[in-house]
Amino acid sequence: MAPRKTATVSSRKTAAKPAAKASNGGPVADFDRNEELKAYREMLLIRRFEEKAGQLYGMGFIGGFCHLYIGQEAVVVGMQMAQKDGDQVITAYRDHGHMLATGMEARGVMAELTGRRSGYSHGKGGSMHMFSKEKHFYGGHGIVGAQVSLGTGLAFANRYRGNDSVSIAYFGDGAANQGQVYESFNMAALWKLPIVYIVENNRYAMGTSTARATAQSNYSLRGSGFGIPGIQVDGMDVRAVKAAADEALEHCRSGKGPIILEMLTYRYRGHSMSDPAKYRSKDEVQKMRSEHDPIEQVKARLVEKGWASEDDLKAIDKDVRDIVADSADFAQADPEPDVSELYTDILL
Ligand SMILES: Cc1ncc(C[n+]2csc(CCOP(=O)(O)OP(=O)(O)O)c2C)c(N)n1
Ligand SMILES: [Mg+2]
Repeated sequence: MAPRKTATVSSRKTAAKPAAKASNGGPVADFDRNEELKAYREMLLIRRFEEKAGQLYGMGFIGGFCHLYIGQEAVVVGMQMAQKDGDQVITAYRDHGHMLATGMEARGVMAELTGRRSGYSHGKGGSMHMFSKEKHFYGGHGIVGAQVSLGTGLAFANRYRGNDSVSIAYFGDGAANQGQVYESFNMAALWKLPIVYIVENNRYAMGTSTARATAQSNYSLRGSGFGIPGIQVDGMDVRAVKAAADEALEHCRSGKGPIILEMLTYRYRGHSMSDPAKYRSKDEVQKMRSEHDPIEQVKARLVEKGWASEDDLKAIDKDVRDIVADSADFAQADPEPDVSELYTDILL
């Protein structure tokens, strides 16, 4: 991972520093056994779900766009572990992991991917357009960067209503170069809106590396012109994400306004389902998988500390696989929406 750079946060806590550090030198949360097991299970659910979605796509059960989250699981799981009920989540099109992390049902997500009636958007939204008011998940957006402004609107609503919810807006390194991101930063800083801006820096925007596309590749500094603090986080280590999330959410809830978390992460699969992958070497991908995999890191700690045996971990994997297999069976058996539904629930 890239070295942790000094960001503009002035109020970093120094008390109760755990001994362990993330690979970029940042702090990590001191997880107990239950937290490690929870993180393991949640990340595995996303990984297995995405593997199954990839398979179903290959078999022709899923059509249209489909962007897998494999490799980036620690980001949403670490964030979710720090959130309170009521905090809103909004993201772009690489969104299945975010939905599962908020507690949305695997069946409903898979049914939406396959365009079926019981999907979260009744089979009419697909991979990039799912929502759950109950779980405070606001999409699923295909316009790169648009969710940043919408997420800022959610934060404005929290402020207006006087509740203590925080909006969490995820976007990519590519989206971070969009103009509306900075219009949003300006308003969020001006009105001290409770929003955590999360740049999921997975090093590529489609086939373009950050090195080729961006003048300031330390995305945690992107808010400095507006006085928005930022932290660079090892986004492959779920404990580092949780530590940063705790700090960021506290920052927002205490009325200090927006904050940026740059998650240093990596996607293992292609940008979408058709990606010739000529822009990076197989070695680069393999190195990240073997040295920084978020799930393997937790697994190794659980085994090393004697908190789970290989059999315990296999049992978790089986449970997770069962949930995913059930969602796939359900999604394939569920009927497509009726033709009479063609014009319902849409804006004409
Ligand atoms: C406004 C707009 N411009 C271009 C596109 C085409 N497009 C889709 S994804 C993408 C790359 C975005 O990369 P990044 O923000 O890094 O997210 P990642 O795919 O890495 O998660 C582009 C250019 C789009 N969907 N919307
Ligand atoms: Mg990217």
